[in-house]
Amino acid sequence: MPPTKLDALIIGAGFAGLYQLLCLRDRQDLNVQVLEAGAGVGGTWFWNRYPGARCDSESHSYCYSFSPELTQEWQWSERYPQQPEIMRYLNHVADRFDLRRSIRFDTRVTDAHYDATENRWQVTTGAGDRYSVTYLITAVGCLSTANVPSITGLQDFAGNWYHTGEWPHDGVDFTGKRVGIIGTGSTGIQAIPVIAETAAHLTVFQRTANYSVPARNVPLTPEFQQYVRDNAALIRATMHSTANGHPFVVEDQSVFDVTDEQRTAIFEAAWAKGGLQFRANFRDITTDLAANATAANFIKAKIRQIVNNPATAEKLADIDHPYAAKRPPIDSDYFETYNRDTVELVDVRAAPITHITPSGIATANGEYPVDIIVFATGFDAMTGPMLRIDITGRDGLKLRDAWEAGPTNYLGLQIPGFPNLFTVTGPGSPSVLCNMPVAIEQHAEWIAACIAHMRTHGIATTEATQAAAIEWVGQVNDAANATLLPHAKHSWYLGANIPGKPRIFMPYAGGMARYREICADVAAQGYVGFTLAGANASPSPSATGPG
Ligand code: NA7
Repeated sequence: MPPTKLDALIIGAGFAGLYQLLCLRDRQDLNVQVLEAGAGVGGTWFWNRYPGARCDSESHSYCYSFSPELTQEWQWSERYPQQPEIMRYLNHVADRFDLRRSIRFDTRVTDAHYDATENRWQVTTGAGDRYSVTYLITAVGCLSTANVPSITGLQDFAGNWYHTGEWPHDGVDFTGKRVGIIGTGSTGIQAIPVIAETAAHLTVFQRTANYSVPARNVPLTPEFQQYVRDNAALIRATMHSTANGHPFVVEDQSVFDVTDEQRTAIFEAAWAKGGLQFRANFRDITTDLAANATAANFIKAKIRQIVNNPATAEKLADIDHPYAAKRPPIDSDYFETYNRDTVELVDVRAAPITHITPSGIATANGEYPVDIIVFATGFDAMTGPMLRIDITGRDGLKLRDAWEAGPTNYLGLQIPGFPNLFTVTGPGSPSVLCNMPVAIEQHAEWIAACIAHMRTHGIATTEATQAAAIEWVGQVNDAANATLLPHAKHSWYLGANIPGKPRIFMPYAGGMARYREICADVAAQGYVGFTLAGANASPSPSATGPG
């Protein structure tokens, strides 16, 4: 059978793939197909069904904003959306915009290679189906490749084990079970209080202690829901103007502009209010170590106040990195959960996990018997989802070779040597440092505009130049180094959670608003930094790099 010919193929039907489809199919009338490994839409949210799974962005901001009608008709029920509500939303979007007819589910892309003679991407699926496409767009998410650490003995464990990012769709019953959970990142911090409600005993294996601020989740009042409808344009404008794409603005004051008493009062109010905006009360919390220490010490004092057992409190408060240098979690009763008699904290930094036995988890200090193991151990973030597809560009260049020393690309959008391949929220873009739907909409629209430009001007290929990519990687490093983010040595932003992964700070930390301007300028200057080639392509200024 000859391959199916398409204008564009999109990999993934999460937030990114759905909107990219709409941009290309409905606004440009292209022949587009989405291939999705899952049995339904949702991407990351399709797989992350673990107990307590909830978004840390506030619901009225964790959604698309491109359609005023959609914003008006959809009503969120809680301050932070739970996974099932996000799934309902994305299914609603898929139906409302008639997207399903262009999506093939249960279809994993295994292989994509660029055929220079045809100037097309040849794509193969796990079932052996083939596609030949002009534009290939990865919308594979940043956190979709589960990381199950290689621990000796796991295969002989007699109980069941699960990774939070590949959670069974019919759930897991913890009633009466002894459960071990490894990992205290955002996911572990959400799951631990919920699992503790039914488990007979819960042992938490903590390698790196973590900050967390109360989420203060509540049902949304009719007044707030009306406020969101009445102020949709203003909320959107605010999200587009802020560094993190959230609807809150960072206060333009230093931690040291106020007295100790005033600062404590501000932190107390922020703690009472809850949420990610805890860090937004002062402009220097994320950039200045001394300023950061005031927030860090406040949270550590809260941990010691909340947790009754002083030894447990000390382990939880013994945090080795500045606040928000790793992704700052928010929680519902996380630290309070350690006051349950049935919950135990094990410090596996002090006494590492050595192996798994048929009946438990063994550390240097002895064995902890468990019936179920939950791996809340994160993801091979950002590059993992791309690298698990066998992608080959121009002249046989494999993506895994091009990225051997870390991801090199231009604006997180395109990789030199891989013409007409576009990467939604690729490494090098703000992505995970931003409220994701905001970053996704900007990328999908930029990619769609680039493709429209190509078609209008008869341009056959768009490809990032090596010079532009190298220069951009430098800018990504500079942006990170202007913050405290690199101070967290064990962060997945750096790839440090995956043994052998190159340690490169991956997301662009210069802020979403600035990044949006950079991308717009690049396009306005005729896609400077990209080589545009083809019959009618005007000479590209890109050959000289981004300038
Ligand atoms: P994270 O943030 O990567 O957290 C993973 C946790 O698992 C973290 O505490 C890790 O400790 C721990 N971990 C990983 N491997 C091991 C091994 N081998 N032994 C012990 N502990 C281990 O993933 P999440 O799923 O919580 O969150 C990912 C993102 O999803 C989050 O940031 C939000 O953006 C949404 P470590 O810190 O590496 O020492």
